[in-house]
Amino acid sequence: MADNYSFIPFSHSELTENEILNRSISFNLLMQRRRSIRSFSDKPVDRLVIENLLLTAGSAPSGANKQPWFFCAVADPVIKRQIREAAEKEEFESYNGRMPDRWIKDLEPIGTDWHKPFLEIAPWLIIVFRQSANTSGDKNYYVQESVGIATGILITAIHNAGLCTLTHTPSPMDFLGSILNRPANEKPFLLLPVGYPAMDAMVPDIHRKPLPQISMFY
Ligand code: IYR
Repeated sequence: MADNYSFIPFSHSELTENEILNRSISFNLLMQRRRSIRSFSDKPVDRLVIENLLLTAGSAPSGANKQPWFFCAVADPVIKRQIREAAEKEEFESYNGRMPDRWIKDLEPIGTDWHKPFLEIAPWLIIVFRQSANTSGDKNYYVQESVGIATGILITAIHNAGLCTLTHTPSPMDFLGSILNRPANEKPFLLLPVGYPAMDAMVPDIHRKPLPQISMFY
C-alpha cells in the first residue's frame, strides 16, 4: 500500500543573485579540491561525524521516495580485517587475469593494484548497499540512479567535513553482504574508506575536463 502524504508549504528563503553567484563559485572551488585518497592516517573520526554524513546521504532524491539505500559503517578492526582479506583475494584475481589488458593499462597511470591496506588503516569503512526490492519483494524504482546520487552526496559531505575517501569497487563484492549479514534484498554498491589522509599521501596529477568538453549550452 502506498503511503498517503499530506502536502506542506515548501520553506525556502531566496538569496540575492549575488549570493547565488558567490555560493556557486565557492562551492565549486571547495569541490575542485576533492581527490580520491588511497593512503589514510589511522587517526580516529568521531562516530557522530559519520552519523551526520550518513543522514546527509539519506537526503538524496529517490524513485517514488523509496530511499533504497543502506549504509554499514564499520570501525571494528576484526570486521575491517575480514573485509580487507576478502577484498584482496578478489582483487588479486581481478588484477591477475580477470580484468582485460586495456583496463589494466588504463589503471597503470593511477598506480592501483590488488593491495588494499586502507581497508584496515582508515578509521571507518562505509559500505553502501542498494535495495533492489523491499523485504516483501516489491521492486524499488531507479535503484542505481538513487543510490548513485546518495553516494555522490555522501562523498561531497565527506569532503565538505574536511575528511577524505575513495570510491572503492572490489569486484565481485558479494562477500560484503555475507560479512555484514545483510538481507538478500540488498546488494553491495560501493565501499568508501573514510578518514584523514596519511601525512605522505600522494595523488596523481590529473586534470578535470574543461566546461566545453563536458557541456553544451542551447
Ligand atoms: N576495483 C579495482 C580496480 C579499479 C577500477 C577502476 I575503473 C578504478 O578507477 C580504480 C581501480 C580496485 O579498486 O583496485
